[in-house]
Amino acid sequence: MTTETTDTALEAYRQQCRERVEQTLDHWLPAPEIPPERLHRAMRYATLEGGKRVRPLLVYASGQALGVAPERLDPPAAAVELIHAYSLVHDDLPAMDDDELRRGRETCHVAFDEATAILVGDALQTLAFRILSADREGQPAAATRLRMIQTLAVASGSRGMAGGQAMDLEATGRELDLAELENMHIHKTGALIHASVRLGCLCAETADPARVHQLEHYAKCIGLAFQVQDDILDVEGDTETLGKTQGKDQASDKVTYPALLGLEESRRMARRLCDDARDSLSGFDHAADPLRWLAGYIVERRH
Ligand code: GRG
Repeated sequence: MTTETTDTALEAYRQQCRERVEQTLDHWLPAPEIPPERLHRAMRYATLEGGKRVRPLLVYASGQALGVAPERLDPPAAAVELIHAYSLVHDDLPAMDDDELRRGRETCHVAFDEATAILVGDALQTLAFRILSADREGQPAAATRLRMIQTLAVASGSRGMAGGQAMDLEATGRELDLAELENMHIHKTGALIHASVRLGCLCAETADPARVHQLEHYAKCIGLAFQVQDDILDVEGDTETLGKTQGKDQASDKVTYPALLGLEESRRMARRLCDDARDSLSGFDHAADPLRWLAGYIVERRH
């Protein structure tokens, strides 16, 4: 398969997944004219426009690798994106990263106000669990949905993403070694990426545990690769392409992979993690191709 074909196929797959998750989000997010209108408008503003939808894509691609139908993957894909959107809204608040640009436009608290942005995060988070708990035809059994709720709750809570954010705040202005930096990112960014793959696997219900184990390893590698590339882009990207403020890490005195390892070694690390992720899929057939493409996309992306 040529690179061009691979890129075209990935683009078509990404587009399909994007449409599926955006339709699901649009369905579940309350309409802007339903009171309280301002909160509902802000929830839709923070969720529906822009975003690469990497986490939903991982849910769909992991599920597909195990033969799960896309309809079954819509609820977890939407749920994980809602948790991600909430985390970005709260991360941009003045009390945290204090940023004014996200996904190429004003952050939620700038477009609306701080109190609304806090409520947006709260409401997006609870909506994620409401979607996972919904009893709909064709969806996994109640016991599986309970495991999915638990998976997402652990990944986004104090032992996962929120804990990683706390570690990040504590680390600002302090020296971190490579192991500490990795531990922070495994929680802050990796946990939700890992959960996306797990949710896809859970939808398979009767999946072979050995296969799930291989996908777990894949998730671990790309979770870290995603963060290494994010740090690289903060150094060599530009604000317009990134859709968020470039150089923010350096300006706020954050420890990053390029700061600890240098740019070249950081690029090598991202590439190694991508290769390792792809190697863990060696026992899978073409159904796992989107996961293979995604590993490459994560370390080659420019935004
Ligand atoms: C506030 C509880 C709480 C957690 C915040 C994820 C996070 C934790 C903060 C975001 C800060 C940040 C820039 C982290 C680096 C990696 C990352 C999550 C980037 C943003 O994700 P993308 O690139 O964003 O997938 P899009 O906009 O494409 O969805």
